[in-house]
Amino acid sequence: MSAAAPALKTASAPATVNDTATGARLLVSSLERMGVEVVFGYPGGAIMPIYDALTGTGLKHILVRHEQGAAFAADAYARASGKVGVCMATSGPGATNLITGIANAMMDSVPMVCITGNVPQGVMGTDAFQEIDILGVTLPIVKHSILVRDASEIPAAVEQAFHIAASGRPGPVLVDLPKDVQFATAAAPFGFNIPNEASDVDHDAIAEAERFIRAAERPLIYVGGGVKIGRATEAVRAFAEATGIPTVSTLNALGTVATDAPGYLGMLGMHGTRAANEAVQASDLLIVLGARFDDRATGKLAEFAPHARVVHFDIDASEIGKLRETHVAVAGELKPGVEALTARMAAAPLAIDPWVIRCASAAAHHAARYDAPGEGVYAPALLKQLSEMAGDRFVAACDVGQHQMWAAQHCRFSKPEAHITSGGLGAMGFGLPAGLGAKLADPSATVVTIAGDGGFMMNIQELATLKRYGVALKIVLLDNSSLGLVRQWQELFFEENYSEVDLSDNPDFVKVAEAFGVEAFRIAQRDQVEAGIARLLAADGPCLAHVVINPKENVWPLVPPGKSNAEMMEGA
Ligand SMILES: Cc1ncc(C[n+]2csc(CCOP(=O)(O)OP(=O)(O)O)c2C)c(N)n1
Repeated sequence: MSAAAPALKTASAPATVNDTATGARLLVSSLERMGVEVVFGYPGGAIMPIYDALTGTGLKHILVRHEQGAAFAADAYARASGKVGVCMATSGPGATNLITGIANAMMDSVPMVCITGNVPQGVMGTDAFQEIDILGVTLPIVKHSILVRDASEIPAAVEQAFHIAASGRPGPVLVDLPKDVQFATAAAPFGFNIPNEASDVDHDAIAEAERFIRAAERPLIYVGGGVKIGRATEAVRAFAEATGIPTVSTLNALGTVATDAPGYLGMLGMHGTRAANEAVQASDLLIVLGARFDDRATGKLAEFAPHARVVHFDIDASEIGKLRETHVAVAGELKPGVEALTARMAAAPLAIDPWVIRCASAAAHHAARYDAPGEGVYAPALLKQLSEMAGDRFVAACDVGQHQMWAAQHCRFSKPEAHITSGGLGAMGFGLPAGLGAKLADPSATVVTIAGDGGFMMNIQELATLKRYGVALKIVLLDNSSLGLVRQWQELFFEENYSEVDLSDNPDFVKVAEAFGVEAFRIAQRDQVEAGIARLLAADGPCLAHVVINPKENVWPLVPPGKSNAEMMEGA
């Protein structure tokens, strides 16, 4: 998230009593009061009073074409802007269509407020038309949920929802509003009393961390998505620079340390770089910053970083020691903690030259190559070139699959907000609505959705949303006529039994995009790549480049599932 403060206007706001208004009107006023500018949603019977109240307000409502698109777009809007994303849907099927998006935000700790209409309280529990106990259904995948039972509670519920979504470890909050509550009138006070949660830096733990770092011969910084969420990017960059300690990144933290920064070894884990994984396995001290030891990053946990002691910084104390024994725990806000540690480390330089040289030479030795044979498009090279041509304003909103891993491996990201991906959940269909949300959050950025043919089809209807609002999102559709990542696993681990992954009967994507009113063209040969990227980037409105790639291309390196990160496989 950006360095800007979150869009919370609650903490010190004085309580005022509104004129009497309907619950629906109170909801809309509360959103306006929270500084919300964009809401992604889809109407229906149980939320009609709120849609009625939207008319003529300052809220820009984006009518998506599927509620899953609303949740993904709100999630990416939050990731790109640092604000709280907002989506809304009606009861029953509208609400259940939000679920994957809610889970996605939960897994990646994204601040989001989801507003659902519900059936009137008088018929709740009777299997009324379009009734779902959405609170119950979403209980394991929200940070918090609120069922509002009285219109007078609405302002406080909204303020509380925004505060909870954005504070501490962020996450999605559900606000469920029965229809009678939306219709009822009330005079409601604004000004929920937000507790002051400023956490002190644990200086004893920081001093202990310094002792461990000074005692280490092979220290390594392991950066996670919590760094950008905690707005600690600059602090972490300064720490890495001041100490010279090499750095590895999770998928969700790409861009935290600039791709070409000295000591940066790339992504660790299943599709990480060899240099990063080798450094982790050889390290004697991991300095873990806002990361949670996800299995895609650690591989076989028992064999992950077997020689390393662990210093773990995290805002969420329950993450510390959860999966890996921790020697120094620094719970609390990342930014002041890392800054305090940097200040201490400045006193004397570390004597880790042999380790730094070893890491740098591994990185140089295992650098990615782009000289693949043949005339066909080589996706890693195209993605590298795309990010270079797009420059510092490049933001990638990725779908899930091989293309996602290629983008992670080969694109350059100037900041962590430049890489938006469904990391924890790995939800196909994320890329297109995420691109929509990110572009609306930052219209001057060059936002590019990078998708595979499978995932693109999962939310293809949002092309209509791009067209309607003239959102100049660029789309790179890497079409390998198959569910590539699954096909790759079948090739490697299921004896080439290619079960149900063939998509060779895909529609003509150029025609499909054009039918939605979106400019589109095809790139099928390597010598068309540069001009194609230039055309895509120059397009005024939404534009799709349909890129035909080799169905047999695999993502390398690869740590086989259940294996240690030391057992990376390389392609032929
Ligand atoms: C909603 C959902 N369903 C299934 C999967 C399992 N899955 C992961 S990657 C993948 C294949 C993706 O294919 P495609 O979108 O064409 O991208 P490619 O791997 O070919 O680049 C599948 C089916 C998933 N991650 N999400």
